[in-house]
Amino acid sequence: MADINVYGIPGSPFLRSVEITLHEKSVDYQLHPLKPGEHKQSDYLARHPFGRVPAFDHDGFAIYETQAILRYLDDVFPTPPLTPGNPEARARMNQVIGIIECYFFPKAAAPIGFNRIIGPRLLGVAGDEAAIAEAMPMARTCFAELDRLLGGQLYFAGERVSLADIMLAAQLDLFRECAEGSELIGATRLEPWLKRMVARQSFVATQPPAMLREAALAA
Ligand SMILES: N[C@@H](CCC(=O)N[C@@H](CS)C(=O)NCC(=O)O)C(=O)O
Repeated sequence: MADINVYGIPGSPFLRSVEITLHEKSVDYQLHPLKPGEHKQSDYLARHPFGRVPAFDHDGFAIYETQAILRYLDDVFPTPPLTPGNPEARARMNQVIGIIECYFFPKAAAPIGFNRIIGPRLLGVAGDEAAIAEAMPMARTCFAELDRLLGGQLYFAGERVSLADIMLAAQLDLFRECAEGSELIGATRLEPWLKRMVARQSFVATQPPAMLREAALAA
């Protein structure tokens, strides 16, 4: 049996992408949940000097950065494949992953999610409405592009689920619950796609903590 360890704070969509990919591949792993703050302490910084989650190792091979982990898993456990063979479909998958990493998460989901959900609902600090308003134009551009790229297809890279669908649906599963998320997604063709994604066994088996979904729903 593979010796696979995954480290992260439950509720992180990046951590969940790794877990979902492992479930899609029916590969067993050990989850090492971190408490908030532990990811900035020396033990964890030795795994991930940038202090982000997740981190991962497999038979002594350690790696961090979610898309690097997902691509590694897809290479080492090729069944079912989550990267299309066709160059155009693969480029589309890579493009969506790039949008998540460079624009959607840091410039839209993180500021909106923190100020609308995490701060006010879980940490007892008022959300910064100006930061939310500032993030909305980027969020709108992201959703307009994601809508255009999905178009009438079943999945972002065509007929089959790819790493892009996993990463994006892991980001949107909680984001869709808050007011801004539901408005943004409601203006696109992403809803049926997202419903299909979150109904997959890999998503059902990797639910974020209930209190996080409740907080998002109340936001
Ligand atoms: N590029 C990183 C991003 C990971 C990331 O930003 N994770 C967030 C949680 S969803 C995190 O660690 N936030 C904690 C912090 O910034 O202190 C990856 O793909 O793994």
